[in-house]
Amino acid sequence: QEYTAVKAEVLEWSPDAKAEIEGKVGGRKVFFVAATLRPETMYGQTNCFVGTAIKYGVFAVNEKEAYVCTYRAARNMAFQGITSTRGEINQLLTIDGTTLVGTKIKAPFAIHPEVYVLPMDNVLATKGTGVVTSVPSDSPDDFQTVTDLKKKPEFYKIDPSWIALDPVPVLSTPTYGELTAAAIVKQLKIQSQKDTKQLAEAKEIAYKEGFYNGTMLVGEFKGESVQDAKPKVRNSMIEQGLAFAYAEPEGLVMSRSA
Ligand code: ZZB
Repeated sequence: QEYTAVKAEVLEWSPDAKAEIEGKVGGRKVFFVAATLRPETMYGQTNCFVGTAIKYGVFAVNEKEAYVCTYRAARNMAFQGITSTRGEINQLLTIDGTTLVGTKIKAPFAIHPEVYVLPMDNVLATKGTGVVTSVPSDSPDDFQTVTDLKKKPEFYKIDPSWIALDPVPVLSTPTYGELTAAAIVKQLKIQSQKDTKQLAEAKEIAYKEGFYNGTMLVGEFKGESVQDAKPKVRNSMIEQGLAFAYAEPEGLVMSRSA
């Protein structure tokens, strides 16, 4: 499975994360790294998700940069020429997902680039980097989680201002319009992020509809089909140093729908 790993620079740590990180990153810029299969939707990022039961690390990539992701992802990266010394993992610290919540980051290519790190129940520690960038316009999981968080911010221990952005139309599809995820969630009568079976079905529908029938509404490749724009947006992000290719060995990839 070949993902695009998108780098979102930390603008302001949550107070708890700040206290834990102080003095440990050696002046490096720190990025949350999210693995995505849909680089063309990055214009519509409105937040980022971490799992509250997941342990993350901050890993030095070189002298200038460090990445927030799972240990498992850092190890994969170390064998893909992403870190300065092949096979070597330089972990600067360990940090809980809950501690990261409330951190402000800069989401590359996003129309509203300043977004917050928020909690999601269904983040798998065994897939991607354990960091998920959220695109509620086109990802049913993201749309439903954002809806849950907006309904009960106290329960999720978040500040409502962290979830203030509405979904941003990124592409249109003939069947579902400009906000594909919301339309499918409604059609399948999904009520919460706990409806994982229906959400897996919604994701399949959204993937197919977006890929085969989607047209870009924003960005450098506005007006082009999603199929054409997808690799172009990816290459553009990579050329600008905002993303890199990240692969997971076949067979070890676990899907939320599996
Ligand atoms: C942004 C995005 C925009 C995504 C979209 C999807 C969609 P898959 O198909 O099961 O491999 N993801 C990445 N890592 C994790 C994780 N550790 N736990 C839970 N979810 C994760 O799923 C790959 C997608 O699942 C990734 O692509 C990421 O969300 C999320 F409009 O990134 B995506 C219809 C889907 N639309």
